[in-house]
Amino acid sequence: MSIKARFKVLVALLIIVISMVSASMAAAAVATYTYDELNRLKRVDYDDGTYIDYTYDEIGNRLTTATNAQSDTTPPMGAVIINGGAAATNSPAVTLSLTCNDANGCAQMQFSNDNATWSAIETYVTTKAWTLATGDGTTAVYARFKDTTGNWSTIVGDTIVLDTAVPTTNASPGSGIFATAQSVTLTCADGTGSGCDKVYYTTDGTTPTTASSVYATALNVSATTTLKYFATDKAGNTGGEEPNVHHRRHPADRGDNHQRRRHRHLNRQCDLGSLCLRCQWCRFHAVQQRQHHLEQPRGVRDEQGVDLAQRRRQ
Ligand SMILES: [Ca+2]
Ligand SMILES: [Ca+2]
Repeated sequence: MSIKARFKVLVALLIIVISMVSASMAAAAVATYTYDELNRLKRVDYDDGTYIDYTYDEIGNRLTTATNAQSDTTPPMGAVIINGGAAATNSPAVTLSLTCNDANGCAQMQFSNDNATWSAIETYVTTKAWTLATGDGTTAVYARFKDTTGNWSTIVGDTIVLDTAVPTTNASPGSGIFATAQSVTLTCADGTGSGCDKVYYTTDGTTPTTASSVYATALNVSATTTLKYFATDKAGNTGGEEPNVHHRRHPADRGDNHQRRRHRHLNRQCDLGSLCLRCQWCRFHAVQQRQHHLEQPRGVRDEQGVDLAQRRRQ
């Protein structure tokens, strides 16, 4: 083939190439075309920073077409989420969920608890174990990502409440002895922590668990009751590992040592002729005593010669 014929073929090829490139870029944004001294397409620059280089041999045949992304100036878009977006945690050991998007791919990432001191640059992955800064309260984690051409993303972050303090629970009225039924309320407090979640309780003396009844409204305590309870906060802390106890004792409960002592005291008062009207038990006892007096008149002695009425008083 003569040189002239080869030149015609080359021109035809160039026209085809230029047409194809033009067609492919018709729907794209701005592109800049560069030609060599032989008016051959040498390079196409796109507005996203990428470009295509074309090379030819000594007779005009195109040898290579290479897309070069080195001019990518667009940073990646990244995000970090702590513990799947949970509002609070009771442990500084957390899991970070990471996303990064870039036309040329994401390559590396870096983290910080204070947006000042950064961890070592590492290969980009989608999850990472991380340790929060010490101290309860709202705490942040910052992250940034680098694409394959070296562009760093803007710094992104997420926050979570670190709460390692257990909540406290209170019963009102507290443990005590009551003559009437009581309406007992259970209240939970978590200070500046994550906030109370639930209060669990039992009324049968068993140790409450998270499978026990959940407190909702005031409890009516009308008999001797052992009330045990504890609370959880929104960070998962369990308050009062030693369950609190709330007793309600009825005065007629003969199993209560305190009441027995009180009745004995009132009984002595009855013997002295006072306070008997305040105590049905005492009045009953006083009636018994009077009946005994009638049944055991003074002067009647037992086989040992002891006055029966005197022996009863001993
Ligand atoms: Ca990029
Ligand atoms: Ca707490």
